[in-house]
Amino acid sequence: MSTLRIALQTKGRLNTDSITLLEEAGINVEDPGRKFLTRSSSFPVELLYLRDDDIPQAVSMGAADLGIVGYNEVLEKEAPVEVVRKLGWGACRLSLAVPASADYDGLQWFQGKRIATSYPKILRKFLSENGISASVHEIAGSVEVAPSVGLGDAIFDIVSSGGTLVRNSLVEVYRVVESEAVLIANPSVHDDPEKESDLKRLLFRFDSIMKSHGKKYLLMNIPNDSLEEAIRIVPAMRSPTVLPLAQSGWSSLHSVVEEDVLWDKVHALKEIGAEGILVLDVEKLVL
Ligand code: PRT
Ligand code: ZN
Repeated sequence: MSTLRIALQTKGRLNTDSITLLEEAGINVEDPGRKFLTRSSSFPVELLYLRDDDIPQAVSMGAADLGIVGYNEVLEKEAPVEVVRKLGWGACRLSLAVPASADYDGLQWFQGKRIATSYPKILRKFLSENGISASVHEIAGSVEVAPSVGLGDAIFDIVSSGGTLVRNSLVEVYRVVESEAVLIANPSVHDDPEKESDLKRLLFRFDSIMKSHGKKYLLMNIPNDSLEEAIRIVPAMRSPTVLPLAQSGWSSLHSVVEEDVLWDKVHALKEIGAEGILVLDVEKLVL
């Protein structure tokens, strides 16, 4: 019997969200402790814990069928894997940054400069596509301090909030690649009927979880006279649920709304007489 194997980061920025996603999808993740390969008791998968740098290769070589990793690593490793889903978290970008004191005047500034990075392949490709000849200095970590210690004129690194750049007197001048956590697969997973069927079940669960993000469940009491107007305000996916209340002339109305318009909807509903409005999180959304 063939079992899907998923590679995830042992520790680091993607570890917690990867485990949360798996657990929300009904995959028990036992504390890996010192083991680097565990088996879930609730779904036929094995979990392989690796450094994020090793995940693209582990998947392309078939040591794991699937992997959860930053898209930046997939690009840098040039791994022949399939990006099955963007997961919507772990967002960051790979950017060029220069010292705040530099007289930066556009990409041509980089001609002849030395750029420090942990992402040499992506950088070289970008430079060559833009006709810039610069020397690329590969360093493993603390890239942001490179210019201040003379290890480069500029950097190419991951930026998220931008705080690290500010603290090191650097300015982001060009965003090269946008990244987020992705689910990758070895394409051969589709050739094994058992693995393919388990993958489909997994993706169904992941998609339900992702669709629920940014959604809120709303329930309220509403005078029957205002029902039609309320349904216009919160139309739900097919149509809202309306249940009669014990008190005549009133109904209970249930619907799902996008979080970014939640407060506008709540105010509009209050204005037409809604009472006892309850807002709940949506955990999964199966359409
Ligand atoms: O040990 P292992 O090799 O597994 O982990 P790692 O140290 O190589 O990676 P880790 O855990 O730091 O990051 C894993 C992945 O998270 C990355 O490959 C990205 O896909 C994603 N990610 C998202 C980030 C960031 N945001 C991020 N802000 N990875 C790194 N950073 C660092 C960045 O290098 C810089 O030093 O945070 C700093 C910038 O952050 P801001 O917010 O100050 O701009
Ligand atoms: Zn790493």
